Amino acid sequence: MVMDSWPSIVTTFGGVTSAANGLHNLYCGLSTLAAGWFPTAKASIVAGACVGAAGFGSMGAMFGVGAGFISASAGLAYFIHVLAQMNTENPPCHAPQQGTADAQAYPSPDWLSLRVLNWAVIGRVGSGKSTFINTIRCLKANDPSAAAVGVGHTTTQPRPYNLNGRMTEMASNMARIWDLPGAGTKQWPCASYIRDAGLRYFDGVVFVTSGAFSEVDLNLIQQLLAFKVPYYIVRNKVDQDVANNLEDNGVGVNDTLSEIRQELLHNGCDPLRTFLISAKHPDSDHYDFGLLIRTMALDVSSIRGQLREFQNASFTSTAEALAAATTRSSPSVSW
Ligand SMILES: Nc1nc2c(ncn2[C@@H]2O[C@H](COP(=O)(O)OP(=O)(O)O)[C@@H](O)[C@H]2O)c(=O)[nH]1
Ligand SMILES: [Mg+2]
Repeated sequence: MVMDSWPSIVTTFGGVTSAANGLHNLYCGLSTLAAGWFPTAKASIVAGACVGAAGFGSMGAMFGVGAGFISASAGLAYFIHVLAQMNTENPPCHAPQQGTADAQAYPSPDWLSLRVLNWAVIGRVGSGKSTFINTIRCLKANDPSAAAVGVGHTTTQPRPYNLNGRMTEMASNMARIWDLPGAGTKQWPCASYIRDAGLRYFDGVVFVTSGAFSEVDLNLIQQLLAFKVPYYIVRNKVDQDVANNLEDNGVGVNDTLSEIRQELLHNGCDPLRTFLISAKHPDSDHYDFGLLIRTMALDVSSIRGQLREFQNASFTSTAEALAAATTRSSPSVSW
């Protein structure tokens, strides 16, 4: 099933009747939509469904224009909507062109299909990569099809995950989210990691961290930037920092988040590419999970280039309105 228009996806979500347990249920059947995780999205999704034929006008409601934040489920619904519109005839525009010396130096890995949209999730063991992937797939760690979480589950080979349940269909089975082995092992040395992991062929690279950055991390990010591969610095587990800083120093959530942002900025991270999240609590309106997903969607639409709606003036103005309505503007880097 191809979802052609925003109203149709909004209506699909809005048709959901009872409230239960957040994004998890958005995926698992769409028969229940949760109050717990995403109250803003729930209200705006229902409002959007009522708008119906008003088309992209309903997107403002969806994103809670003026609220200064994008809820996780709104971000995810937008992500799915964009994916359903994508045409993957061409590889990402930043990927090396076939037959060139560049492509010889950086070959496309044989395990990667460019006929779908691929996001790499990288970072150190324990940073929360598997939890992040589960959350995008709306799964809890104890779900049978979830990525294994916790000690002793080190990824040694690239492993793809599809979206889950009904969402796969809604996104025309276009998304692959890859759990990649971290850089710096014997099998995956730092020096050739970008080449070995095929990172130049991905639609985006999500760099998950839960602590300070090393020189190696920053070097990797600089290379991605040089190769124009959209990257996302995802500082995970901020829920822990917030709780600890409150308990230890009596510092409130906003001040703790500002401190983390400052620290990342000080380490050379572009604030427009930096997202503070808790993969365990994507619904929190203090964190950037929804913004991250929405940015991934906007980037992919630009790098694969042929999204009909992105050539449409009303879409562009809505996208601009959205950017203006959120706390931060769209990334300054043009992919
Ligand atoms: N408090 C908190 N714990 C998290 C978060 N994300 C992951 N964890 C925990 O961190 C540990 C490692 O997570 P995992 O996803 O397996 O990390 P990976 O090795 O990078 O795949 C697990 O115990 C998770 O429950 C988060 O956002 N907040
Ligand atoms: Mg893992």
